[in-house]
Amino acid sequence: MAKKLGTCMLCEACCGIVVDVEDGVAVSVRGDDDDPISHGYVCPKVVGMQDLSNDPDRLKTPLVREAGDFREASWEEALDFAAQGILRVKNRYGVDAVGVYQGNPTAHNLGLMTMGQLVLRTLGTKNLYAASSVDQVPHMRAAYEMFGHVFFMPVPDIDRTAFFLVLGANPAVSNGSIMTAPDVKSRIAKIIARGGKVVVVDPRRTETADIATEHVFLRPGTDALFLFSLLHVIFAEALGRSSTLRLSRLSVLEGLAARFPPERTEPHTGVDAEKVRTLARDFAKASTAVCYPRVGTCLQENGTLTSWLAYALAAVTGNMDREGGLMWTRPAADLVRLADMLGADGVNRFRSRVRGLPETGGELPVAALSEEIETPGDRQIRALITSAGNPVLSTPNGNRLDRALRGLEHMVSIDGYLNETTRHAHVILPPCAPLSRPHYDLALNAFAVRNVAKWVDPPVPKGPNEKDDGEIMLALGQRLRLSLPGMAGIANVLGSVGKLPERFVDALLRLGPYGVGRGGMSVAKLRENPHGMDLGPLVPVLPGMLRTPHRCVELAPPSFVREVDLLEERLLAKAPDLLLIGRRHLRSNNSWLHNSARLVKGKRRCTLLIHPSDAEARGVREGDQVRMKSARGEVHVPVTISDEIMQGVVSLPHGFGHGREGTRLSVAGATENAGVSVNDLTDEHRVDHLTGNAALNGTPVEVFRA
Ligand SMILES: Nc1nc2c(c(=O)[nH]1)N[C@H]1C(S)=C(S)[C@@H](COP(=O)(O)OP(=O)(O)OC[C@H]3O[C@@H](n4cnc5c(=O)[nH]c(N)nc54)[C@H](O)[C@@H]3O)O[C@H]1N2
Ligand SMILES: Nc1nc2c(c(=O)[nH]1)N[C@H]1C(S)=C(S)[C@@H](COP(=O)(O)OP(=O)(O)OC[C@H]3O[C@@H](n4cnc5c(=O)[nH]c(N)nc54)[C@H](O)[C@@H]3O)O[C@H]1N2
Ligand code: SF4
Ligand SMILES: [Mo]
Repeated sequence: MAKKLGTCMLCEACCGIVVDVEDGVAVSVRGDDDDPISHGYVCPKVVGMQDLSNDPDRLKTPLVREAGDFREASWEEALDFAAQGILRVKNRYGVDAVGVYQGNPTAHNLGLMTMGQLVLRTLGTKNLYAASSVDQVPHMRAAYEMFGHVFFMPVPDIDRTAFFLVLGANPAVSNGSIMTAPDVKSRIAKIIARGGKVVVVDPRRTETADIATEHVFLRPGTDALFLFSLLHVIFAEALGRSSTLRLSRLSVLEGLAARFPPERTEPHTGVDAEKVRTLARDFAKASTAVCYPRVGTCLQENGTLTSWLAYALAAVTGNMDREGGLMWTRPAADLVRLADMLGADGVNRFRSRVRGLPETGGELPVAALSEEIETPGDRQIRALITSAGNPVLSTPNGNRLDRALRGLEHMVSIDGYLNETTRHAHVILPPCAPLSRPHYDLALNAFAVRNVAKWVDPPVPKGPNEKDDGEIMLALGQRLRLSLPGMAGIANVLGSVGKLPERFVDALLRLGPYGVGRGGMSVAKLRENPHGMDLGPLVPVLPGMLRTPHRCVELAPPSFVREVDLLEERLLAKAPDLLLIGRRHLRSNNSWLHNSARLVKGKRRCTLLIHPSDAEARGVREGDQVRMKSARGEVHVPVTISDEIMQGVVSLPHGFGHGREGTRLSVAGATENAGVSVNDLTDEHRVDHLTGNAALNGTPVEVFRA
């Protein structure tokens, strides 16, 4: 039996793992005690790494659709067929008729981060979509306006803070996001053990709230009001702290905050005004403090305003770019530089055709995808490439997209499963399992709570007929005749085609901040340190890294300031009775780990969480089926009654709804595991006003006894 070192690629924590391999098969996976950031920690989900490798449902051969059915095909045939269809549409209607959707696992996949971006971005279509716009685009927009680059997003320095304010995140379950921090529960416990405070502000008393010092209920979508009120108190009581950073337009921010005393926002947020005052004082007076906003604050109509104000809070209280506050990494391979090479920085350079939603980082909001496929006209999407994504389950009004996909002339999916989305493809190109590919975390090392770097050679060999994502993308790119000087040039400079991702990383490492001195950072150097290298705690990087004019932190970007008037208007509108939000489970991962029997066993998870008084008002008892209806759709689902959810709010996890016809998911699709899709209720027209990021939380719903 061989022991191989690797990294778990299932979530952003990037835990180091040891894989026992026997005859080319992974027989067990456990934590690597010598990993410089995870120190042996792994969560229960890690078995998924092994189960994905060994899942009989995982596709090992390309599939081609013929007369409604899928049949196996050779790589040659499938790749030719995939490319011909794309070229046909491109030649007939122009390149914008080819749409692209890239899902979340892209970020964890070296081949997709390098070859994938190169091929899909060089294709040249404006119809580029990604899971980013059902996720962190508001953070990207705020980073762009305040710090000058969409990928220059800050990270909370959780290991040194004395006050951790968690807003719309549940890291005890998600293991952290835009905050690579394995074993986040211990890190939180340590804040409290050293005398600090952890406050969770969330419409649900979450698993993180359970280990925090305090939990505060807040009505979904009102975070910006809450933050404005915190700032109001800090300005009014002169609790701010200066720093050496140059802050631009601080007085404009102060003027805006003046409009939102806690007493004014209380009826909307549900947070007691006195509580806001206490929190503001405690935050400002703490030796160090940081507010950590995440998915709950992004998937709402005020997403960008919320990211902005959370970052501004750090600046005003002297906690920006300072130990224990809001900091930035100094990644060995610079993501900002990579994004620049791909032309991925920028916002608002073009808009979606039908609704005029803005791009961020070169990508349009996926909330517009269905209408771009359905609406006739110039630039209508007729062919679609999906890669590592399941938008039928993960994007708003999934049923509409499900129908729209049927109308495509050609669809290519790069995915290991025949699932709710890929069943519409004309050809599926399946990559090898995660344990069978080389790995360097280009994306997530840039958002880690410590500077680390690690190269992984595949712990398990891929099958003789298997390809990794990078190889698939390159083969596709060549057939698409993307004979771009860029790609050929890069291939020439970097060497042999098969090793391209590795050469790419090597070049970035050599160009990066640790590239010279200390023996010089390179892939070879990382191979000498197979558990990974610790490059130290986060260090101040401003103002040097700022890309804003005059290297100031912009505290009141004009487009945000204008939006504040609309925020006030929205305030005056009557709030609906019941708002639907999501929730995550420790043993699940978006839509795609439900085919592991080990991970889905146990209590049913796809239930509607409802407050006792809301249940009683509807005559609903524990375990009853209810009918839940929104402007977009309807589902039937059993309820769990608990006061862990705020009154007037209900919660249903996303990523379920596996009961659709024509998939090959024997475990996930089984009646007891299938569940319903919350995104059959979410509304593609509810978006963050500044970016078009989907407002998947806070959907108005009605619930009836079934
Ligand atoms: N209502 C609601 N909806 C949500 C959310 C929510 O909180 N509430 N969360 C949103 C968030 S944060 C996200 S990121 C999105 C996720 O949205 P998506 O990325 O669209 O969905 P996933 O369920 O992550 O699907 C991942 C797909 O990639 C495939 N896959 C896995 N690994 C690989 C790989 O290495 N290579 C390739 N080629 N394919 C791979 C899987 O088989 C699966 O089909 O969902 C969003 N949707
Ligand atoms: N086990 C597991 N881990 C995961 C995933 C998974 O599906 N399962 N998904 C991965 C992905 S793609 C991501 S992006 C990360 C996400 O990581 P997190 O951001 O930690 O995601 P959630 O657990 O969805 O936490 C969001 C919280 O926001 C709350 N919330 C909802 N609406 C609002 C609101 O309007 N305001 C406030 N303040 N709170 C609100 C919800 O109740 C929830 O507790 O997790 C990653 N890790
Ligand atoms: S927390 Fe769990 S799923 Fe995430 S990387 Fe670590 S072991 Fe994998
Ligand atoms: Mo995500």
